Amino acid sequence: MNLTSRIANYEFENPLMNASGVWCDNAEKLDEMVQSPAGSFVTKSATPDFREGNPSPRYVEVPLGSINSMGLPNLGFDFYLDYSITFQNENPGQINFLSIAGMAPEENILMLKKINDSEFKGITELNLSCPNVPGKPQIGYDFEATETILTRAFEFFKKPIGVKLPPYFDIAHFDEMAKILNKFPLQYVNCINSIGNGLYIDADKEEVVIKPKDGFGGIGGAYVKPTALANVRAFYTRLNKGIAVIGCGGVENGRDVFEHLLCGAQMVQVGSQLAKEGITIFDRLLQELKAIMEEKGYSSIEDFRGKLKSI
Ligand code: RRO
Repeated sequence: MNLTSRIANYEFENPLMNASGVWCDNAEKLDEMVQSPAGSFVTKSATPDFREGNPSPRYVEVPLGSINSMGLPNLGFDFYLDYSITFQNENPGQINFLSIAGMAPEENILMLKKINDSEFKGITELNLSCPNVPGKPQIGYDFEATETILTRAFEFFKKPIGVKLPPYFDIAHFDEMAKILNKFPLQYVNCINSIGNGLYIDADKEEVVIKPKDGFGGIGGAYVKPTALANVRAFYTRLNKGIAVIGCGGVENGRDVFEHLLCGAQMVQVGSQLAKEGITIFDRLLQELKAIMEEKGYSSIEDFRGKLKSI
């Protein structure tokens, strides 16, 4: 059974990864990702300097997924860049994704310049969709700001790069954002980040469940799968064929992975369920995906990837 998948010129043993933010904020967790059977991994979105993030409770598992308002807690950009370079030196031929999320355009430019000037050989992910920093709107919902930051980045950035998008909910927005993204030599887009600013409440206590922003936070897990699949499909069918799509949202089992691939994803990420179940989830998802492919008579992902049928 051939589970290989590609992004740009890179080939991965299988399409599974963590979602940025989950199981990737420190060396211990990243080491577990490296040792897991996942095809690759992405680091926690970094800012130039260490950030404590928002006050706790800031991540809560809820019946159909999760709500978070982490607020970009991270060890600082240099840690994730150094970790990635060391990983690549120790594992020749394997590459990872390095996520960055500056608090202002200048911070993104600064980190991109450092990546450009470094030995980093992997793929950079520019996160345009963190929903949880008070006072900082999601760039991906500002079409002009998205075009401006990409224009500035591609003036000098020469390495493979993709963007992490927020979910869109309107066909006009799919059209408009795809038109902008198609102007740039991006390697991929990642759909979707959490659905921003949901509100999960505890009716017994008559309280919100997370502390930051009066309980408003990003929703992940089963709640978001139809939105994630719609975004994967919408961008898969609108983007230039050179721009791959990474699917993220609502993956709990092999069938969910299969669905993302069928909608056109090249890689499929796991967030809420990885946080809940732990690193062994990748073994289970691979087994379940293989069983589905076997049952359907598929021997490689390319047999069905993107081939969702109309009725
Ligand atoms: O750290 C966070 O609060 C966070 C980020 Br950067 C993101 O991109 N998505 C999310 O749900 N939480």
